[in-house]
Amino acid sequence: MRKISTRDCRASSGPWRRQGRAFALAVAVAVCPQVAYPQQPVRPHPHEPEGFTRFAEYDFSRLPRAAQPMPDGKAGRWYALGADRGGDRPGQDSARGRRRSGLLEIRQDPSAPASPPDVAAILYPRGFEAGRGPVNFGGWDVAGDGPGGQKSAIYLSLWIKIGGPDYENHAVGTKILFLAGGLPPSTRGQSGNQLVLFLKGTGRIATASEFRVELHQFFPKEVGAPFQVKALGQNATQRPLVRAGVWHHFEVRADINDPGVADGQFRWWIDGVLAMQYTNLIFRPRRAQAGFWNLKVNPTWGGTGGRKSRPDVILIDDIYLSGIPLAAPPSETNPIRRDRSGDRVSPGHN
Ligand SMILES: [Ca+2]
Repeated sequence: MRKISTRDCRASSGPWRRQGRAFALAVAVAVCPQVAYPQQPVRPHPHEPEGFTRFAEYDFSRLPRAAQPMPDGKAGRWYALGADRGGDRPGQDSARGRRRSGLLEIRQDPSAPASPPDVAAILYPRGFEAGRGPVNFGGWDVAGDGPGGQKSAIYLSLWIKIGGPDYENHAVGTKILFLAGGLPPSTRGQSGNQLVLFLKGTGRIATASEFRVELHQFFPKEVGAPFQVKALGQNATQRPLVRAGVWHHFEVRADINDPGVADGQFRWWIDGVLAMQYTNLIFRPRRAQAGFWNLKVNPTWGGTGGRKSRPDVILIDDIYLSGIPLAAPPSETNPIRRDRSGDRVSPGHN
């Protein structure tokens, strides 16, 4: 083996490249002080609190099917939902080996940061009517949405990319995700009971390349008839943090409130930048005892009124959920019961 020279340090191509980039980089870093070190591996969940236990993860290596636990070391139960509000449950349920069902497609995107190459492509055709979601599926702990599977605090991580250089958003926005909690699953809640993560609209149907986000709390008729909506905007920065055409990392942390007390918390980071932080929320009205109990992907366009004038696609990848069982105090200073398998959490009670 020949000696490594300074010339080799300056060159990042040539014989070293022919021997493989990884080897060349390793050699260069070892012997060349002027060569920049490679980036440290990115922490996959930088804002995940200590003590949170993973209970669901979906890498989109296949279409969701009804009540089929994820294979290959992933976690949780992911399932197709009915077509009444988008989705194609029969198609997804029988999708063995197929990569597309209705308006949901498993597509390859090697640039997906977390679990390439398979990602979910959510397709909005031209003429798509407001108030519907092209796809509809959900996921949660295999322990279910009852007290044993509910959480007092959750952390959510996912990757999202708007395909193309821009996106036609509805006037009120696009409901990317729904998180349920606070009220029990038996509540006939409006829009998923009750947190909705929005790609915020601008008051009219418009095509744009940058977007702010917004959180909506839906309080169903059991709380305030017929229902109430509380819109919570970005309060940590006013910058639009979602840009079309590039992958973004959404991270969310939510902490349930004491029933009837405005001490619930919600934080949303995008690419590590805090977009919003609220520490005075009510998820549980007085006498309500539920924790968080479901995630739903039903990316509804709007809002009501209007149709899409053009096709669009939103890519989603690697949804990850961790949390604290409802029975455990939502304090990082208290011991947390861990399950090293990561697939189940200790049953809680309320
Ligand atoms: Ca993936």
